[in-house]
Amino acid sequence: MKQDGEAGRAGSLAAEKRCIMVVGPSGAGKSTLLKSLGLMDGQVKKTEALVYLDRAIDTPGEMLSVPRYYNAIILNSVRASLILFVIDAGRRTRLPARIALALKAPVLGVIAKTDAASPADLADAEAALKGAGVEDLVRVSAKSGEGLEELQRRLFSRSRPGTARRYSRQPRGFGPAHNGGEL
Ligand SMILES: Nc1nc2c(ncn2[C@@H]2O[C@H](COP(=O)(O)OP(=O)(O)OP(=O)(O)O)[C@@H](O)[C@H]2O)c(=O)[nH]1
Ligand SMILES: [Mg+2]
Repeated sequence: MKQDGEAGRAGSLAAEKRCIMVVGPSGAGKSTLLKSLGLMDGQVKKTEALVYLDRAIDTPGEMLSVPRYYNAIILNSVRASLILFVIDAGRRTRLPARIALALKAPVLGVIAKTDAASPADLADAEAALKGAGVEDLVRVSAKSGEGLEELQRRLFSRSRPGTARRYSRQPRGFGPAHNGGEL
């Protein structure tokens, strides 16, 4: 499959180092996405601190809302081969301007929860990510499964067979969560 631009390059890097870092506001769906991609096990709970997984780094959304934590995000981004910058399509999001440009790995924007978003929401989410300096975007829903196959392909298409677990066709990663958890 042809892979274009920065995220295409990122895909092959991810295949080599297989370390994907998720960044984004609290409740955006970062941990759920990692679980849907087969990168995290167990029940999704609010992420309270940086979590180092075998092939991923999960971050708490608060790190993006408190400027003194920006450095921690930037420093940890060195360990990643690809950063997924995740925002909730259904929620108005303000992001620090051009913050993605400070990160030390290629960034792919993920507009999450598309199952709960209108076309206007999607346009707002796209504008928010672009303002944060994220150019390459994908739309996904961990609930309906929309976009997950495409994302999986972009992340792992050059990995050796079997190195990345396939995401389940049954949406997973749901359950009681910090915000009530009902989908
Ligand atoms: N409708 C819908 N809800 C989702 C989707 N993905 C996640 N959620 C819900 O969104 C809530 C927050 O998800 P998390 O994965 O914990 O969000 P997070 O970005 O990791 O949040 P922090 O750990 O606080 O930074 C949970 O209740 C999830 O079930 C989705 O694709 N669609
Ligand atoms: Mg989380």
